[in-house]
Amino acid sequence: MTVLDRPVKHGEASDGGGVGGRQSRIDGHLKITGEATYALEHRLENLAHAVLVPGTIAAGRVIRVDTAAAEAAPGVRLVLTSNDDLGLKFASDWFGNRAEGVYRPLVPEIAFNGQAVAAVVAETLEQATAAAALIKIAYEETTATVGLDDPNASEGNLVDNLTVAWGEAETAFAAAPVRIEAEYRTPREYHVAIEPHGLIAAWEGDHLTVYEPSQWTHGMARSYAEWFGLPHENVTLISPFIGGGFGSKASASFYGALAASAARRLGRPVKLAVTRPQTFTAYGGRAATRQTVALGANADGVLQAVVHRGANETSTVGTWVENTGAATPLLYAVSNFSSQHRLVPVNTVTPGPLRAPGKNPSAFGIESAMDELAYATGIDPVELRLKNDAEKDPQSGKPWSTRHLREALAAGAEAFGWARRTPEPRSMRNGRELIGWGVAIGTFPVIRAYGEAIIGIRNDGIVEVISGAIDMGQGTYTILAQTAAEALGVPVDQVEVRLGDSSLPGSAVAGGSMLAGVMTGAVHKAALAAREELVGLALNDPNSPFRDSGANTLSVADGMIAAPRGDGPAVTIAELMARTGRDRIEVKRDTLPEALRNDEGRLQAWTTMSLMRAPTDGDYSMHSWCAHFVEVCVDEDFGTVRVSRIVSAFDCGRLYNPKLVESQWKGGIIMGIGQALLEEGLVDPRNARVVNNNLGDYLVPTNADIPDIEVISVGVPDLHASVLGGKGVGEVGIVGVAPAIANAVFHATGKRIRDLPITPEKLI
Ligand code: MCN
Ligand code: MOS
Repeated sequence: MTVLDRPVKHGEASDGGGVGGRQSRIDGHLKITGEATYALEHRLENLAHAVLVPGTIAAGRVIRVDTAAAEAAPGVRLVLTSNDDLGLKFASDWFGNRAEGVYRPLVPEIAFNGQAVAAVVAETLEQATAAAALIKIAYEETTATVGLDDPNASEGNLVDNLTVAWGEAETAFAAAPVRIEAEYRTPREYHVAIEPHGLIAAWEGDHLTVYEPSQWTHGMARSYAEWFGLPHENVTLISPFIGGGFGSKASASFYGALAASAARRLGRPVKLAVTRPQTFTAYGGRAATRQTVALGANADGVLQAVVHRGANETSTVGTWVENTGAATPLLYAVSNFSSQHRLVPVNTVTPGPLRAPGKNPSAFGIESAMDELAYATGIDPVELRLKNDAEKDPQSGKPWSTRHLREALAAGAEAFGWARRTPEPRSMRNGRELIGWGVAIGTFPVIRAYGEAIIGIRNDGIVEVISGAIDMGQGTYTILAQTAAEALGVPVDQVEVRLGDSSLPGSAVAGGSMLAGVMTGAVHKAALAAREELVGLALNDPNSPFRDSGANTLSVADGMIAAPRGDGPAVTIAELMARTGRDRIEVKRDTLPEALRNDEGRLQAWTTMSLMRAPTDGDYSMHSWCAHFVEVCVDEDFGTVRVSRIVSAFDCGRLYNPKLVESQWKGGIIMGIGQALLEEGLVDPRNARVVNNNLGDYLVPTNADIPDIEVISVGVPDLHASVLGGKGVGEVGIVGVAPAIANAVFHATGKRIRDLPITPEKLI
């Protein structure tokens, strides 16, 4: 007996499986049944275990390391310190720029608390961990700069190419009838992916195999090859399943160099598992930011001037730009604009990309300020945004490829019931809870790059999609199966996808929300070519049933090959392959322009970001857009904020798989709720240590913190943005959530919180 207690939504289970279908994740079953093998679960013979030894001061140098006790401890095979020259060379940065000289993953100069000062390799993880505790280190300490607020911190170095200006912003601001000016701040935030980092490194002669979770197998393989002076093809980086990355798994790191060096020295595979606390210092999270936004407007709320001054912390030894001005010039039409950004070196690990770098803190500034302007002018916040809508890109002057932001505001407002909002702060309540409604918009650029894929058609009729691209949970396996199924004319369950191996065809990084557009383009092209070859075989092979049909083309649909009008034979792909005695059809295609279709061009395209195309490269300015509508309930006595409702509307162009897109958007929104209310790396002012470096103390939202989230698509296919018309999805969801919540909190309480997270003590 089956009882349907709710209707099966149209297309939910299976609706042909082509592009645009709501196919469930084809890797889902493997993951939930534990059959997906994650990097550190690979079982290798004779494996040794490495652990990192973090330093305990924030600034200074190591003057002595005593490793004698550790070396004598049971099971220990190798101890590495800054005294060891591992014979490594520098690897290129993301853009392929490479410095000359010797690379030392461990150095005596200490730039931040938690910086690794040694590594121990032993027979077991327990032996390595125990021995690591025996290492004695003497330091010479110097004064650390703890963070942006440290009196020692500089005002920061201006980033010249982020200075944006048109009109006379300062003068127009001074003359504007309505002026808003305030400082907004965001703290250090961390990726806290479920799967921590680490790797297994194994050598066979001068071939290195690395099992490591990776957002970019080809790019990370390049680093290993360059460290060890090997040809690119001598490194294979394997990463079929990844437990989340959010930007943290797009580069090889010093611990990878250590593990691979140790494996080479010992002549056996080495596993290095970064512990959860070490994930806060082995690579960087989102940099803390501060920004001043000054808005000048006339009494009707029409913007006259925007003056923006921002800064982020970076380390004393590396550069990370978290551009607080990334969204500011894009959202609104204004004829006088000025934005500058500075970098403030402090004693931290060099920060890195975390979901929607730049755009995310940038939206917190401008979208909080716009809400302040709405109150100052008495104009509804949705109305204010529509009034200042930019009909073309104010910075580049180029037309938008597509911008359905007005539609997003309208659809979101409608679904949320925005018209029922009473504008005064503290005017809506439910018993002891103050109710607040807030809105904010967001954006993320369309970044274009190149990809490559193999389509194989086997003699059993199964279609293979093969690429070195990755799936960290966002759905790459599934959308590439859908793309191949549609282009070839086979059911999606007849497609197998192989990803996550740098020896497979090239791909861009799964970062900057570009991979789906890049790889659907490559797979689509390869699948059409494979289909053509299949049809050619059917028309021309002497043993084909179509040989004498007189047809000059054939249809391939639902896995059957037939004459277009259905008046001739119809056979399955497997039957055709059997009759013609073919084992396999295989085609490889890339989306590179002809000039790059050579060894150097390929290496550059697959292993660097130097060929990525900016959103304004070409005739249009291309971006995804969103509008978030949030309801919060604030307990008046305790100052606790509960998000009780969110409706968000998006323009991300065509959706390859709406089910997966919805979960990408919701995932971003959930991270935005965490950012608004919970997440914050707490730095001990005495020693610059991040003290909440674990999942118990670094708070992220749990199910109880997350309300029903309604997401709406208002996009239309954007064929400037990608081959199939999609724009980026993965990052835009988080952009604008935190200001929408802060704006809702102001509406509920009358308190404007300008520094995240919005914790109870800031409200009472
Ligand atoms: N998609 C779609 N239609 C589109 C665009 C995308 O159906 N027009 C869907 C596809 O399922 C695709 C996914 O959205 O696989 C994400 O596509 P895209 O926006 O191109 O982003 P990438 O594939 O480049 O993924 C990276 C992006 C980034 S940069 C971060 S950070 C992030 C994110 O994806 N990290 C994630 N989403 C994540 N999701 C999970 N589960 N885990 C992470 O670590
Ligand atoms: Mo996403 S932060 O660009 O990996």
